[in-house]
Amino acid sequence: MAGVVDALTPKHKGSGRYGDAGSAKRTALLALRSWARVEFSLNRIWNSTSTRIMIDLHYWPTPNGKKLTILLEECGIDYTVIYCEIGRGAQFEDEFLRISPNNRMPAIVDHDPRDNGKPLSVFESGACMMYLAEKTGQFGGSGQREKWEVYQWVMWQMANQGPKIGERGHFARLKDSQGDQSYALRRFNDEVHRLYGVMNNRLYDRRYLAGDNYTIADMACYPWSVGWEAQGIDINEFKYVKRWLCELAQRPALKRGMDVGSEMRQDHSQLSEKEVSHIISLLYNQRARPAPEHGGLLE
Ligand SMILES: N[C@@H](CCC(=O)N[C@@H](CS)C(=O)NCC(=O)O)C(=O)O
Repeated sequence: MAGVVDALTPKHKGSGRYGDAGSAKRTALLALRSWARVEFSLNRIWNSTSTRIMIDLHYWPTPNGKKLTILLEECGIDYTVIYCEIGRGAQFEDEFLRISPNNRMPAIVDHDPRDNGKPLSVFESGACMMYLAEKTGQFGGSGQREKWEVYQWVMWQMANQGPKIGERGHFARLKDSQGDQSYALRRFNDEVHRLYGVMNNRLYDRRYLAGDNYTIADMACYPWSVGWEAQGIDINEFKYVKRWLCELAQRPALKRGMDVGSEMRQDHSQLSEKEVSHIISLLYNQRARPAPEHGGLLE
């Protein structure tokens, strides 16, 4: 149910994505893809009674982004993908920072919030998932006990699995360009291994992370767990996780969610040294953005 559409939301008119145009090759690729987008958006306008798709998803095809495309596909609700190309600094644009002040994607904007008020934005993938689960009444657990099982495992993912695997990847990618990384690598390799163990013990006697039902907890963990090989993990060591991964991989909506935007991903090995160092300068060693000098609650 994904539409890469900008015609419906005037503020995104033009490209439907943040970031500059990129290389000629990429621009040509995007032009080709725009056929599909235009066709999709016209169909959408002609076929719908309302001219607004309810959920905008600010997205780039990474594991954190895919949590939400999986959920939106599973819920079967319409959403508009607005590409936030993090390798080109789209996450630092003012328009995006108003939605997601932590300069990270994903984030959502609900144009039809329950209180009928102005559009409501949510950042942090876990919070977005909880919001959508509550809005749709799906995949968030039912009853107090199941709901809190779900929330605990979503929080576990957000505070542990995502950050630790992310840091492991960061130090592994450095290789020896910044000096000896062996301690950092050992630290995060061990943590990642430990976390697979946590999931394995959990899934030993439960079909899904929160119990008998497939929920946002599984959708949050799946896109991170599916990359076990690149994370230096032998999945055969974690056979209950393997069983869970194999079962989830059969779900058509999950597959669709995992595929959203796959054509946008860049093969970094094809980039020039200059392009790679530009990406590194954007993503590594970020420091605080200055707040306005005057006003606020000080005066
Ligand atoms: N805890 C955040 C993490 C999001 C996150 O780290 N997003 C990355 C891509 S996976 C990002 O936007 N990075 C941009 C940057 O590092 O400037 C969430 O789960 O939403």
